[in-house]
Formats: sequence, C-alpha cells, structure tokens
Amino acid sequence: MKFIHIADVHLGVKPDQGKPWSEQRARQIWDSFADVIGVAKREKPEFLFVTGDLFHAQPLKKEVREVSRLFGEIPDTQVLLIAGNHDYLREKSYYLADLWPDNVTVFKKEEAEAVDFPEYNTTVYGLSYWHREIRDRRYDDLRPVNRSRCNILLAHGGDERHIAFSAERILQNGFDYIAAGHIHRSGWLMPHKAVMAGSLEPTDCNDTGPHGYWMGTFGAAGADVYFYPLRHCEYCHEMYQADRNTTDRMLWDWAKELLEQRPEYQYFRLYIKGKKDPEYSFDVQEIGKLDRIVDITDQTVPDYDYEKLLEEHADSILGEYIRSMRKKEPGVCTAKALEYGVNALLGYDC
Ligand SMILES: [Mn+2]
Repeated sequence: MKFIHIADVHLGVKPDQGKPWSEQRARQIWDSFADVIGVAKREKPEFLFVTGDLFHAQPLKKEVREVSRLFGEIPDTQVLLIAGNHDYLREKSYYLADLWPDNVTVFKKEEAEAVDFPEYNTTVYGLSYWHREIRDRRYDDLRPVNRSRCNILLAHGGDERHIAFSAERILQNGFDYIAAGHIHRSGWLMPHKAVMAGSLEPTDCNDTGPHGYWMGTFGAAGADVYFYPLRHCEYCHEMYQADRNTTDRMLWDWAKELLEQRPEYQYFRLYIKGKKDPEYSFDVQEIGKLDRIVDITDQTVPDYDYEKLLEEHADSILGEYIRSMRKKEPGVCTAKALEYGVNALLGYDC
C-alpha cells in the first residue's frame, strides 16, 4: 500500500504581507498543493493523508470547490482529511457541505473515529478540531480495534494548547503509523513509524529549513516513508558579525553577494550582530528594500573605549558611573549594566 502525507498547507495565507512578492507566495501555496496532486496522479498511491490546516482559516466556498476539483483528478486515491486549529469545523463550514468527490473522507467529529478500508487491510483513525484549542491529550489513550489491520492515526497537534501527544505511547497502544501535522518543521517523531509532515510550504519567514511532502509504502515489515522537498520558497536566517570597522557599504555588499550566490527560491531574514563604533549608526533601509530580503535587524551594541571615556568625562556623572561600575563584580550583567548606563548618559539609543 502506497501513501502520500501532507499537512499545514494553509491555503489562503498571504506570507510576507506588504512585500512585493507576497501575492506570488500566496500563489505558490496553491501551486505546491497542485504539485502534490500531480505527484499523486503519477504515483497512484492508495491514500493521501491531509493532517490538518489544509486551509489557513475557515475555507471559502470557492476554495473548497477548487480543492475538491483537484482531489477529483485522483479518483483512485482515497483522500482522508482532518481539520486543524486554523480551519476548525463549525456548523456552517463548507468542509461539511456536500462539495467533495467520492474519494474524499472528512473526519467530522472532535472524537476519534475509524474509517476501515478492508480492500487495503487498513483502518485510518482521526478527529477534526471544532475549537481553536484542544488542551486534552485525545490521542494518547486511543487503541485500534482490529490489530490485524494496518492501523494509521491522523493527528494534528503537539504543543500544550493543541493536543499534545506521545508518539511512543500511541505506537505502544497498537498503532502502526502516525501521520501528524501542526508543527511546521518537518521530521521524524519516530523513524518510519511517526512523521510530523511540516508545512507543505513555509507560511512565515520563521518557518526556516526545507518543506515538502512525505511519501511511503506500507508492507508486512511496517512503513518505509521519505521526505520530498518542494522548492518554491525557503526562508533562511543569516547573520553578519560586525565590528568597529563595519560600514553601510560592507553590509550592502554582503547582502547583494548573498542574493547572488544563493538559489532564487531562498528568502532572507538578516541580522547584524557584534559590536559597532558607538558614533556610527547603520543605515540598512535600502537593504530591507531588496528583492527576497524579508527584513534586516541591527542587533549590534556600541563598542566603547571606557578608558578614553573615563579620561574625557573624569569629573562628570558619566565618569563617576564608569568608576562605580568597575568596582562591582565583573560578569555579563555588570558589563551590560555598564553599557546601558553609558548609552543612556551619552544619549544613544540602546
Ligand atoms: Mn495547526
């Protein structure tokens, strides 16, 4: 039995709002989803598991129609859907309207239910959110009814406000496989036995690292499942280590070089760290306007020459302050207090 597993597609999200490429990113979210349908057409898996937050918010009728049309293109694949904390069910949700083709099953209750597929010797368990938060551990004590089946749990959650669970415990209770969603970073929870799909596409510039779908087979020896990255967009956080000699131009060249050298699907959140000349303030506005730069933050601290300051301000409150701080026990806190105090007394922002 072959399957594809995706989660947290967040259809409808507009990442990087206010940036010129925001619309393009919104389209890429749909493109990636269509890519997965394309893979399913080619690979013809028996199952496609969508484990929560397919939509970024309550889906519009036209969005459900669009998704429904795509699922209709893979009639031989059973699509199993659970709603997550972003697209949680409510009375009038279009999730519950009869818009889906025959190969789609939506789990409609907030209590776990089982859907049996005797032809594949597989039973799939799942529940859908009816609330923004579910704090009780609804998966940990579930037990599959028929142990001779391949028992798969579709789960959405993994933090304290969204059904925390122990993969180990669920597997001990008799499940053969957990297809999970909610946490946007993808990875094994247990090799070949439990997978956090990660978001299909990054939806926010803090979703760093690769994103994509999982595909695998299920046989007598259990699952054999692998991650397949999609490369529409990848967010990277990069840091520049500044010192007293760093200038605006150096930062500009660094950013330009980064953009030239790295693949076009990478977008950047930049940080400047380290120390800077106290009389120099970086102007990074222009860098922030470059294509594929999400933002840039100056986190440098002024590099004071305390000896010189002491000499120049020996008789003032500043000199007195430096002298008194130097009598204190040395350490990170004292150093920070010294720096913040000097900043304030000199009138710099800190
Ligand atoms: Mn979620």
